[in-house]
Amino acid sequence: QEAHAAQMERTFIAIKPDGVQRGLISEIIARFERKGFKLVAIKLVVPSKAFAGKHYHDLKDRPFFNGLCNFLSSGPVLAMVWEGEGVIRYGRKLIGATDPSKSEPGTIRGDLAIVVGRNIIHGSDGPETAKDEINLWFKPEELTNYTSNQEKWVY
Ligand code: 3AN
Repeated sequence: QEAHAAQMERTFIAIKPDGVQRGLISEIIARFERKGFKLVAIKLVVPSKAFAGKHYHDLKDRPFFNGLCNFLSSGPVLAMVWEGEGVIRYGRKLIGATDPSKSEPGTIRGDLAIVVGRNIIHGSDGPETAKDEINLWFKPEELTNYTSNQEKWVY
């Protein structure tokens, strides 16, 4: 590995309390893993309501903001960082449209959820939010740096 190889793109993905309670963790992780993306951080946490508010700060003027923060802080959330070429955009594609009634079959929300208030998963929507969300949910020392054996076959 080169000494100063540019870091690959990273995104923040979270399985929300509904996804955790419904036993969908392995199902969701499998979809990112088999695509070829690399898991670089993972932890199960119950966020406080204030923390949920920070995560969703962009939505603070929306009517559903309070309910959304209550929901996110209602139980364990599986917070993850995934790495790979194009992982931010493609992660959103794997997840599917925000409203599961409009998500395509084959996507996580299309296959596994029905209503927007219980859409089981979050994924960063761009490079800036990815950076902010990774920094909000993880300490630098929680982010691993390793070469997986897969990489030379994926790229
Ligand atoms: P996405 O999660 O696809 O990036 P955003 O950022 O527009 O979508 O919305 C964030 C979260 O807010 C959604 N995942 C969903 O849980 C919730 N949300 C969005 N729109 C609504 C709505 N109309 N009613 C209730 N919750 C909503």
